[in-house]
Amino acid sequence: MCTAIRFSDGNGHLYLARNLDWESGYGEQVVVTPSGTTATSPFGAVAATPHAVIGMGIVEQGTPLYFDCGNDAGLAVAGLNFPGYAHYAPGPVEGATNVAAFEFPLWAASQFSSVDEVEAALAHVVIVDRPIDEKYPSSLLHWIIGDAERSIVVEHTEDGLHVFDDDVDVLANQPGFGWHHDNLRNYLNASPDFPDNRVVGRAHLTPFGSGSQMRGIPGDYYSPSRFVRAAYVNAHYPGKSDEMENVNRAFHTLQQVAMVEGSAAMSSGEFEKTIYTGLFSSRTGRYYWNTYDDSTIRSVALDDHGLALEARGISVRGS
Ligand code: GCH
Repeated sequence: MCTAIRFSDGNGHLYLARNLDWESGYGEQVVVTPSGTTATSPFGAVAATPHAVIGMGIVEQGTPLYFDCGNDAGLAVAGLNFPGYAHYAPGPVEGATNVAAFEFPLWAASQFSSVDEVEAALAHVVIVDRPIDEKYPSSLLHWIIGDAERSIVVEHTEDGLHVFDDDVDVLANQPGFGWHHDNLRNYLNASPDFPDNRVVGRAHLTPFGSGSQMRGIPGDYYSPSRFVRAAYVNAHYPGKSDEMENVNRAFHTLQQVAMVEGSAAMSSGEFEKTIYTGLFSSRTGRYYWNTYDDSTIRSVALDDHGLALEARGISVRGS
């Protein structure tokens, strides 16, 4: 499972973060794609990369396959599993902008500066089931795309491409965003307020402490539960102004929906766990991450590597 959140520092900067939950990793690394790189793009959607991009992914056929990434203009995107709902076009459609499923995050982050721009372009987009090679068939995903102002969710299902305004700035896995959003109406009672004392019969009852009005927010790892819990924590976190406070905000919030080994088995029988947590800050152009085995937060900035250098990966493990 995966969960993603977006928020801003109130000063024009984006923070977009995600947990990657799975049984094991794919050998992912932090990958920097300088502007002006050429990628393998089956239908030419990413013929050039006007924006520099940094994020977590693998490099296959000389092409970065991002799980999540951000760019030098302050736009970021993350892909989360969506099997049973995601359905891509079997081949390119004449007259459309055909984007292969594997290149969707790179397409969004390398081509556009804002959510408004991507949303306008999406009106002409078809997402095509064209894998980069036989080793990596197309993953069935949906995506959250954010900037300092707002976020959207993109779902390509049997009846085509849908864009949702994500006014709670959260995404989890199945079912679709519309369902998750409606489900929030089951939790209108939840609030951070300290409850009043109550007189019940002849008893004067006082709360055990804080947190009482959060009761009912689901604590399990199921996708609908993680969506609700992340939406609650993200919505109530007080706005913070400086970089480290916002980095802490992202990691603390995603810790609330992080999966710990042993509690939830996947259909394979393997336990699911939070392989990594990744965060893009547009304030510093920096990608922060930690892993299940090493909770130290590390970071790399777009600038650290000089945008003129060729695309290169920085090993997550042991770096
Ligand atoms: C290739 O077509 C695309 C690239 C892969 C390999 C297939 C490395 C890039 C990216 O799309 C990768 C993909 C492998 C895998 C990834 C995906 C991004 C996110 C996805 C995770 C497994 C999703 C985790 C998740 N689990 C919830 O949401 C790494 O498909 C769950 O319970 O299903």
